[in-house]
Amino acid sequence: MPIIATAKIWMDGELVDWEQATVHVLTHSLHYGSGVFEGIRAYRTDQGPAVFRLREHLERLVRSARLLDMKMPYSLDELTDAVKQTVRASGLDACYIRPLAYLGYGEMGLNPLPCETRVSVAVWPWDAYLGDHASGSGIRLKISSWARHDPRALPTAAKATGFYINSSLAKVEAVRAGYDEALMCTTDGYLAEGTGENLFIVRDGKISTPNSSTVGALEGITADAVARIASDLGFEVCPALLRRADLYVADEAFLTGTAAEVVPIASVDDHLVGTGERGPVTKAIQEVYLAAVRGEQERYKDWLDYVG
Ligand code: PPE
Repeated sequence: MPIIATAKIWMDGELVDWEQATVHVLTHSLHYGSGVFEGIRAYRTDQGPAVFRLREHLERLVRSARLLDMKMPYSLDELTDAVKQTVRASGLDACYIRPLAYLGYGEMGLNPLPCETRVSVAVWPWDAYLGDHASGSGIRLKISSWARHDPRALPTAAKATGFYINSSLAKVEAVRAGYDEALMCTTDGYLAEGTGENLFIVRDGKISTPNSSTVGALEGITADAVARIASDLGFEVCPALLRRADLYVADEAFLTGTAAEVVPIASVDDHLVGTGERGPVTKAIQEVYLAAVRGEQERYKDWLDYVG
């Protein structure tokens, strides 16, 4: 997906022109993957652009930094303001928002402690993450031969730049083999997550999802919203240890993520999931989610932060 440039990027306290938002080649995080980031969406609403669960995303950014022992030079309020300023400056009604905290130029070597943290916020328009038809027809998923990185090797609750090599390897393998997305399992073979999404399975009207901290998956903010929506719709949602075969015999399955939103899984390793079409539970949850993010659901209004 090519990036479409917007007017300004927020860098270390000020809005700079898109072309000026550059770093030195000896930037620490470029060498060691020592950055943390967020992916957030702002949606078009009747009252202008609204950011979905902005506070939770920025709290996770701060938590990710803590897990990597990075100093965060801005408060949550300052980060909130930075995001809103950048969205406003873009003039866009809806966009993807990418805050990034990274270790800058000045020190090299694996000890990050002497490094200064730099922070940026960029926004750009980003449409359907898994293809135009994904939300209706569903995606073809492949179980990756790459295991998900282990929580004993990395603090997997952090959304850290370097960790995404694991996701990229899995994505390349899946795309080269003709699939839309990959799902990674733990080294013990339990289903963990997609390269940029959490997983849900529906069977006999019950919804289950891998327990993030056990399997080393990201604690998804979309997954949290979906669990709340599902329970408000009367479904039971349980964290579970799931195996590959649980996907093969599921009635329905779907992925959730900020970029992907709620996407049905049509097949896994060429086995159809259920009928291979978007199932009724997935559809019901997807409809409420897509209405909630646009401010069309009174009960979830708290999830939106209007840019003004
Ligand atoms: N797991 C992973 C590995 C992940 O990267 C994401 C978000 C999720 C789960 C879902 O988390 P949440 O967005 O809080 O519901 N992936 C982001 C990055 C996408 C990218 O390609 O970059 C996203 O969706 O913004």
